[in-house]
Amino acid sequence: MSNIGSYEKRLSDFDWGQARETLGWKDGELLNIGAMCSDRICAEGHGERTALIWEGFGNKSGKYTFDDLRLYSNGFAQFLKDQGIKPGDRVCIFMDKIPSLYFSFLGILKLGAIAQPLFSAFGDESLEVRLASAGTKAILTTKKHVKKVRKIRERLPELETIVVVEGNPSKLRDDEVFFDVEEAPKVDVFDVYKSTPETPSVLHYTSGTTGQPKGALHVHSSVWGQALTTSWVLDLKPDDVYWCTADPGWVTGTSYGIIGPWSLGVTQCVLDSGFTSRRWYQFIQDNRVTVWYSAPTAIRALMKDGDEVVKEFDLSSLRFLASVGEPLNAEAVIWSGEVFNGLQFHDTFWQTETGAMMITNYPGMEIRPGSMGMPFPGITACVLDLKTHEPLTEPGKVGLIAFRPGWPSMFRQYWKKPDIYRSKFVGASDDAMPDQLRTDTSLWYVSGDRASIDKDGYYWFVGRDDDVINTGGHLVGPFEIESALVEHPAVAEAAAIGKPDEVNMEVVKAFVTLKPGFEPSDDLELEIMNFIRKRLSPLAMPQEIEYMDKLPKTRSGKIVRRYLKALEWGEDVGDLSGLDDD
Ligand code: 6R9
Repeated sequence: MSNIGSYEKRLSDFDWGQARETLGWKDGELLNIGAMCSDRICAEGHGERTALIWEGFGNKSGKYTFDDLRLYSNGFAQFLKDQGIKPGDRVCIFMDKIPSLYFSFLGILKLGAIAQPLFSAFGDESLEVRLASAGTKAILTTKKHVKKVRKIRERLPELETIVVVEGNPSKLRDDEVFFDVEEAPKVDVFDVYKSTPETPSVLHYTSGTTGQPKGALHVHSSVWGQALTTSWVLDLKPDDVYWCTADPGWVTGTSYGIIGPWSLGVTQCVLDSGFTSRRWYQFIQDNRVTVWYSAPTAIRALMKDGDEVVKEFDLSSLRFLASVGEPLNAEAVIWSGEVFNGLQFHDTFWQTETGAMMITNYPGMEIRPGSMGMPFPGITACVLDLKTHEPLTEPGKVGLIAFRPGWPSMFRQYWKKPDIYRSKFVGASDDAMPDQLRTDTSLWYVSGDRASIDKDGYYWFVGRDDDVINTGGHLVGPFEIESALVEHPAVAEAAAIGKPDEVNMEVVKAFVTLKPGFEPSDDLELEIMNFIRKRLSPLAMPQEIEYMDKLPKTRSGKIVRRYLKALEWGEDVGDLSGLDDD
């Protein structure tokens, strides 16, 4: 029997109090995610249960119980406190998916500080932009990645503490501290910060069309939404072995790779090594994974490697599969059903901003391959007319996916950007403050995605309503890439768009004009690509650069990415009357 039971029944008698019941949480108990994912599970008598099964590069591996989680998160909390970190300070976690990432995440929250996880693949420029924006006070990293921090440190006056958690302590600079939590004296008792439901917890950076990435701020009561969706959608039960393939630099890796499952006391697996189909299937086989949450790009890559590889492994432990991040094409759903003992991937739709799943397919419900499913109980969703912003009632009509504010895991603000926060709500008055917006159920929060709803209430994704590039489930802002491109000595102007890709759905393509004295060449193309890879990340690196004499612009001088994208995708270029044609 699935945890959700009947979707219709859950819809009819829903209230968010059911999240408390699911967690066994009583009024007056401490609401601190760090403690809920560790201390509380131990207090319930499950300290000896395995919390984390970890495998890394080489033959490195580790197994940790919930009691280890408790002790090591205490260790990080105490250490950071001793370093002068205070509640509300932003502490960045910048490392590969090693165990310390998970321990420190919970430790930061136990201290009442705000965890700011960033992909370790980020280059120095991507890192700098996000640390500067958040006024980050401390960064936790490893020997492998600390060099990037050193490069930018001088430009970050608010960054006071650099902690290296792995590597060789002897080769650090004077202003860096070494801390190996597993070697340090155990901290059995830590006085956990008395967070309230509205205490900030996690700050995730996400890209938009314009400007640099924005920090979506979450709070400790997000756990209600994360735990309930984990229970009802992923169907996790205490004896499951669960694998979320996402990196915690991405919201999926924190909401469903840390908070949801551990708040429910479920064993999680983490694989920190490069992707190959065999490595992944081996991991499932070795650890007897039962529930698997992944992303369409990975699923398409597995599909490409074919059915025969799947048959080399015993994957009979699997019982439930789900996916997030990009459109999950019908072929991938059907294929998964054919090769994984009849199990089809359940698509789930949500965003950094929503903090938890919003539209999903549920255990036991008929999957319509290609559809994202239906709104989670407690979520009021619709699609709004593209122009009037009125809810559409006619089945099949394309509009903007929108939600009524007020669900627990909703982001509380964009860090120091109240105007951009406000712009996400249809019907908001010009002076509305974030706290009013997030509770005003007469407004609609607009996701920035287009979809249609069929006559039975299933949602069908159509595309994004902006220029953000979704490559392998990761959002990359064109502005960030363009800003970095024009820093290259040869580039005069630049535009970045997503171009179709069989596995990653989109990859970055850049159009550039060159400065006088530079000639287009393949060598220059490679040089520019590497420049972006190092400064931003491998994901943001253009896979192709097209040289142009001039870029298409509006009369007011804005580069029209829409035009370049339409040409690239072979679509109608639309109304170009605003373009500069001289
Ligand atoms: C969790 C996460 C959010 C954007 C979202 C949309 C795309 C996510 C999707 C999907 C089609 C799905 N997206 N899930 N598109 N089908 N099931 O992905 O957060 O990184 O903020 O991305 O990703 O465009 O608006 P985030």
